[in-house]
Amino acid sequence: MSVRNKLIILKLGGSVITHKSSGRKMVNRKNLERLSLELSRAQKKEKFSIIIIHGVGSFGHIIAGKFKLNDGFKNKKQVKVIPLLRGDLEKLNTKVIKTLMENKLNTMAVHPSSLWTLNNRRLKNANLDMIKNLLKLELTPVLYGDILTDSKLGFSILSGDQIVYYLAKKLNAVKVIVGTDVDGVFDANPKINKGAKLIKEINKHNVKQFCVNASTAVDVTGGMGGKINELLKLANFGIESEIINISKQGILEKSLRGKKGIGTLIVPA
Ligand code: IP8
Repeated sequence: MSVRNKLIILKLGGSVITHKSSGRKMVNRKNLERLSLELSRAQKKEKFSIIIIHGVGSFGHIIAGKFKLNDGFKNKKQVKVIPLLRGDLEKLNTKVIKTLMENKLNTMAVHPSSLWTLNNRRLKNANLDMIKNLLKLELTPVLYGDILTDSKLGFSILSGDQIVYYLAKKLNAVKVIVGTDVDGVFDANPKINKGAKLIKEINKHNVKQFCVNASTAVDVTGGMGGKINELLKLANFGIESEIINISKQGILEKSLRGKKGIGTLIVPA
């Protein structure tokens, strides 16, 4: 099986799979179980290979924000915190994998910090052999936003959104789905502004007119704005993506089964 055939890249947002805004390191079990079920149902009906990347929500953003871990090395206190943060991220990833496996999805954890390094916050020439091999074996790789060593900054944060961009581009994905807890991108923050309107399609020309930072919880990797940046870069390579609301029942399954226009499409200009 070629990995270029029907490869879907899926991001499960940290605000959906954890109780991100509570500030506590708690998995949103109900959402995770429902999403695993939707994934497994879609996979039974459609033939596709998939790479899952999950956000880290309250398991990562709070500590990363408090110690300014995305700014790179500033002091030794930060370095002491890194293994603690890593432990929390692995705990979350193990819980995600366990729930997916309980729903008969054959998955395998891929820990970005054990595999790759960054250069000034970006992945470059990252080795993808392991991921390609897993796909050939029909095992679903499950990655997550992580803290990596950085040749320029000492260390920095690799967001799940950058992983989405990198893998989709290098492996030529046919579909990119970014699951969040809002219906897509709005012209104002929908969590505080009732009149906010959903934008159906974004490209590099119309993006400037929108206010895109809808995250109300601590987010060190840029929230909705960060996502759109990565997805617009992907659109430059001709790869379309869609931001959808996976906190609503059935939306992920519909999207995996080919339905488009249920959120905000990020399209080539
Ligand atoms: O939740 C962030 O990944 P994201 C990773 O995908 C850390 O933005 C460690 C904060």
